Amino acid sequence: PRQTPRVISIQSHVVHGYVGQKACTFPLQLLGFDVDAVNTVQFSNHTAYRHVSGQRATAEHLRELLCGGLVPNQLLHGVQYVLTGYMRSDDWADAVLELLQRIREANAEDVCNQDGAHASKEAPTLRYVCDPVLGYAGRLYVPEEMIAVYRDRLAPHAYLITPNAFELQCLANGESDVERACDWLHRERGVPHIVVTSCPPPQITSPSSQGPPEVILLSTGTAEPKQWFRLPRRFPMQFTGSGDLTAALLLAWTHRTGSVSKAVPIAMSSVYHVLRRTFECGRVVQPGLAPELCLIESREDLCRPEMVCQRVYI
Ligand code: PXL
Repeated sequence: PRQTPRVISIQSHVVHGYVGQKACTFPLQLLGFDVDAVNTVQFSNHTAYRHVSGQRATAEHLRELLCGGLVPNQLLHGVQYVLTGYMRSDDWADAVLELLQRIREANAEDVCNQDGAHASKEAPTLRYVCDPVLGYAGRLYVPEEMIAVYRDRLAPHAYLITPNAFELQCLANGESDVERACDWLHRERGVPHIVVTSCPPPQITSPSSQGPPEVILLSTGTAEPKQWFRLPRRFPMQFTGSGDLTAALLLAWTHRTGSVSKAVPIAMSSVYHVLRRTFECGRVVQPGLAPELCLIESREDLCRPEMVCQRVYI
């Protein structure tokens, strides 16, 4: 039987550019996933542009997709991953929880329906990868209520969360120490894996003369040693969609390598090459706005990145 892993990706869709669904689908497909995309909005472009138009979907629309087609056609059977990104309202969080529940039921049903020979086979595990999109560097870009939604309702169901350092601090009730904030989420919310991007550099210096490096922390539980990684540099540009891409690549490489710690250096190397190419070759369409991610041009780097993400010991 076909072994292609399937992801349900709940993200925004933009006509032009590469954020949300458009930043995740192509990389996931290149890395061998079927992507079932649920669009939370359809906008002309991302919201940092001068003009934006489009429509928002409601959580009720997701329920219609579930009840009218996905559930009765048994299309949730065998789904192994759910990925969520940018969400602005808590009713979407409820709909995501309902979806997770429906998939678990569908997968459990498969086990019950097997004949005696396979009766002991376990249900496929469902892994929820949650990118808790809240903001960056001290600035929230969703309503403040979303902090509690991610912290109390979604994080407890996640296999992996991918906050940046600011989002992590929001989730951990203001705790600014990155390691302690992760431990709070492990202990109090049961999150097994946390990858934190854009960490304040703790004595980690750049190997190049091009400014500070990008520092990433992987935390896999209070009892496990924290793992620190660095990329050669941070680019002096605020890209849009890089967080969406990061979450998708971490999901893909965790599946392919069987471990989050093997996934981090590979996924982050790909992200680095995409950002470097965007910085060097991207097309600027509005002054002050970073170019759209050079995702298509980076297809080779998405499949087989040159490794530039190093583990560092501090
Ligand atoms: O990458 C985050 C994102 C997702 N979706 C939409 C956005 C943004 C960031 O601006 O505007 C519609």
